Amino acid sequence: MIYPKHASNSTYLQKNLYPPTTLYSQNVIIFIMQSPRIIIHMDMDYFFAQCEEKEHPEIKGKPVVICVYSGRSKDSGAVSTSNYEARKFGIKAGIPISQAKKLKPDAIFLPVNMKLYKSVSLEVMGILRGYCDAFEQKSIDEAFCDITGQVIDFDDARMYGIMIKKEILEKVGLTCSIGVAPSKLLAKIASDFQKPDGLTVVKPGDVMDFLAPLKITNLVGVGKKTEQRLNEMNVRTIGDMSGLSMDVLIREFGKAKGEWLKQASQGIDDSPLEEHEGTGQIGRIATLKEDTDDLSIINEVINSLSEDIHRKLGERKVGFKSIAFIAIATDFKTRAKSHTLAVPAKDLDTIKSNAHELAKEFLAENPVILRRVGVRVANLTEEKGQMTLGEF
Ligand code: DGT
Ligand code: CA
Ligand code: CA
Repeated sequence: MIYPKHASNSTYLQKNLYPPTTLYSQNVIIFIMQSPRIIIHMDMDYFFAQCEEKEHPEIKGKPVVICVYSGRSKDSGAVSTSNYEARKFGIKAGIPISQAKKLKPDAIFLPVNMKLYKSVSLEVMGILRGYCDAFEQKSIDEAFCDITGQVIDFDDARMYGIMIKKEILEKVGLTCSIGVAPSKLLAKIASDFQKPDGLTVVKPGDVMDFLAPLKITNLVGVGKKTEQRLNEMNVRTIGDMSGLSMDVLIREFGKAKGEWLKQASQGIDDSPLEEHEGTGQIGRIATLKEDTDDLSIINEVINSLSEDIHRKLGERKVGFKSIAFIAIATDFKTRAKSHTLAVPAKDLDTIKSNAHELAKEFLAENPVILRRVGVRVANLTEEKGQMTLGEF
């Protein structure tokens, strides 16, 4: 694996070009080759239910059903998700709670606890973000990650995927499934290919072998109506569809969709990652070994988070003007206390000392027991030509 990270690939991605591998030697840039992008898609396994299992270890191994109660009557409402034990009994997202209770009356039925899932999501996404050149969160439990600049090839990318899964398991205690492929379209299908706790790598040369036997509904964008029409045309698998000509597909579905279907059936997808947030801030969150309000334990975790942030600032060549201490208490409420510096900084000591001070002030003002803590720097500034506190 290549450390530290190289320059961002976002300009290439915006232009839908593959980022070339480059060598910098004084003022000369040598383009070596056009390499395929390497994209990861990560999807947490049975996310809400797994968060509950982690929270209440005694329910692990039993069927667990997460419910959205409508409040109209005792059991009215729908199942939001369920763990794999409950799925064996036919209990899945979307079915009425009353039906789930008939299928497995002694399953564990729990109401949605969104605060918990959001705080876990924050922690998982923070870890994943640290591994990639570009990052796009798609939902509370899934994200794309461009790792082209981080690895040498797809074999290396597999090791990288294992590392990410390991860190999420060790730090958050949850499993996820990861797909590695040359595009978002394929990475998403790959992450779903071996669930739960899966890791599927689709190398550029294996794309058609991987796609051909899959049902057309595996392509995000092929909904019920499109599926029905394609079935009428005797098309069931992606391989079947790739055998149709572009003309036939355009005649049936119109120009834009027809062209997309043809390309998707061949695994062609140049869509770039879209970073929604996070460019203006860098944050890290970790779970404490035990719930505590002991500053010395909290400060130790702050130190390791500060080191991660410091490394990231160096890679991105930016400084920061504001810093926050993030506290997630045993009630799962996320609170933050922040401070703005007089002069931008980038050095480790400033991060640590400010975060320690903020944590101390926070605990003096909030008598709560913490279970996760974080550090976040924001108001990022370009380093160029700027004196920082650390350089004085
Ligand atoms: P998986 O990925 O198949 O192992 O299982 P999940 O539960 O992670 O399913 P996923 O990735 O589709 O959804 C992530 C979370 O979003 C899930 O734990 C619950 C929630 N969710 C999914 N579908 C629905 C839905 O139709 N309604 C509501 N309220 N929540 C949903
Ligand atoms: Ca999921
Ligand atoms: Ca998902």
